[in-house]
Amino acid sequence: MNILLVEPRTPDTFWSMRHALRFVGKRAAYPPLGLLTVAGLLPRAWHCRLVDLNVRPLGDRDLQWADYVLTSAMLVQTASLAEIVARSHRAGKAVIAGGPAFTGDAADRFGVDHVVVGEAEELAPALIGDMAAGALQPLYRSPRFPDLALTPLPRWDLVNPRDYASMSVQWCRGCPFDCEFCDIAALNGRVPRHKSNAQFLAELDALHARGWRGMTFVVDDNFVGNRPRCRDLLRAVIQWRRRSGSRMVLMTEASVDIANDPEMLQLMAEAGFKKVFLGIETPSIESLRECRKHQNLRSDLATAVRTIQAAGIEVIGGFIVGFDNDQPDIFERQFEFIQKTGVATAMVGLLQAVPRTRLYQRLAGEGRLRGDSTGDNTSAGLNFEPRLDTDFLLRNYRQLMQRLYEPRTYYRRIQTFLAAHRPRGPRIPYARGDVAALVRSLWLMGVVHSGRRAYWSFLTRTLLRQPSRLGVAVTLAITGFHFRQVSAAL
Ligand code: B12
Ligand code: SF4
Repeated sequence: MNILLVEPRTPDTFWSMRHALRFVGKRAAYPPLGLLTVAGLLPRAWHCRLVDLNVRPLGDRDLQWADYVLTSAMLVQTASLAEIVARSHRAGKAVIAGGPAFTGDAADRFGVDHVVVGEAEELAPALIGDMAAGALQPLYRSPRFPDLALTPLPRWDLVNPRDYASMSVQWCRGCPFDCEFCDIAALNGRVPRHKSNAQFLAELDALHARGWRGMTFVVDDNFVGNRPRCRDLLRAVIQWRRRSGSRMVLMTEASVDIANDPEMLQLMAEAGFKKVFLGIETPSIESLRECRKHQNLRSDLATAVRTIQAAGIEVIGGFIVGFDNDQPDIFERQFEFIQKTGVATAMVGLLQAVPRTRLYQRLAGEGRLRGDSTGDNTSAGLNFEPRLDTDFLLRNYRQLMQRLYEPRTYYRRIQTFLAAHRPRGPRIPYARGDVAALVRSLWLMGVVHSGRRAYWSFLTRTLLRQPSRLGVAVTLAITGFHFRQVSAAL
């Protein structure tokens, strides 16, 4: 059986990193871990081929070769998904698709022949049996949140790691919190489920064996959802680093309350975690209460960010505007918070009502839903009636993003971060492409694009004050260039 796995194209979103990739000579930011995991569940005797549309185009020959086309999508990828479905159908091939875009509603099939809702691990045997028999059902739904002991090693042999800026691994799914706007409780449940330490280390081993030495994203919904197990894993990773001599560095997503856990921060730094994405959301207490982000109310958010930075871990922040309790001054408050805490990478999004969230249900109940979510919280569009005037909200959102990534403001923020950050744990190794990235940045940011002067003075200041941090500074400048382009296009 020939199985063609196709990862849809990602539009120019905040996280696509499209404009930063050309500096580092990579084709895409992250590999399609969902599809690689699904491929790992298929019988080894079946032949798999993966086409990531962010890396290379889909050829007619790929489609001719396939018996089935398997694809996966987030809401933000549905335009590309529709193209994949149309081309597969023209080639006479049936499409099986899963991923967070699918809720199981009849209206949300995007033309797909066989939809899989939920995680693939438990339903894989039935699906594989029906594929082999040519008797596929229109809908498969995972009966429960599966035990991750069933999760196979992702099929890393199907991608070339060199095409990607970062690799991805997963240790746990689910999050104990229940923020009103978030669909993780519906997608992955509120009780975190974990792979065993041995499974996780086998994933790191597999990447190490493929020659991967760079950044690896642990894509967990909340890495620290179960603290005792997390500490245990971190100790195992520290041992693994010593044993393998790996120079891989890690990043993940976690809740802000890790700042209250110095032991956890120390273990993370020692295990090689260099960055953590935190859902900070807003400095407004009333808005945090509204979205039930209680974990963010337990300590002062600015102090929490500085504590994590001082522990050697860069904070990447997720922020939201558009809550019912947001007052007209929210844009200024967000700007000040982000600037003063040195959260260089600040993903500010507009509140979106995503299906299967309590926010979606509440707004539907209040008659305030206006349409489908685009799945991209950083696009300047709303799918509900906000309390603030819509035009005011959209205009100020755009201005906030553009202000945050205006070169002078952004470089100042990096400098604030560098001053607060105390490097710990393994050092980020310089890669072969780093010199090329620096040279490209000098050309593109120092000569071609606007903000040239600011870039040169930023580099000079860093060289004079913190020469050992030049690598981090240039990397952040490059990612900021991407965010600047995305913000300008809003
Ligand atoms: C890692 C990650 C990313 C990464 C990498 C994405 C990639 N190419 O893999 C990055 C940082 C790029 C990213 C970006 C974005 N992301 Co994202 N991301 C995630 C995260 C944290 C983990 C995804 C993952 O790798 N999971 C591990 C794999 C193993 O699980 P999986 O993909 O779900 O696959 C399983 C099942 O779904 C199923 N399955 C999936 N596909 C298929 C296909 C078939 C045929 C079958 C049978 C089964 C099946 O089986 C798999 C095994 O159980 C999820 C949260 C989550 N828990 O899903 C959010 C999530 C997917 N992202 C989300 C969003 C909104 C975004 C952004 C739009 C944010 C933004 N504004 O920029 C961007 C846009 C996309 C982009 N590429 O730029 C939302 C999607 C919401 C939705 N309903 O569509 C999620 C769910 C987070 C959230 N709750 O908001 N993301
Ligand atoms: S802490 Fe993060 S993952 Fe957990 S429910 Fe809240 S937004 Fe979702």
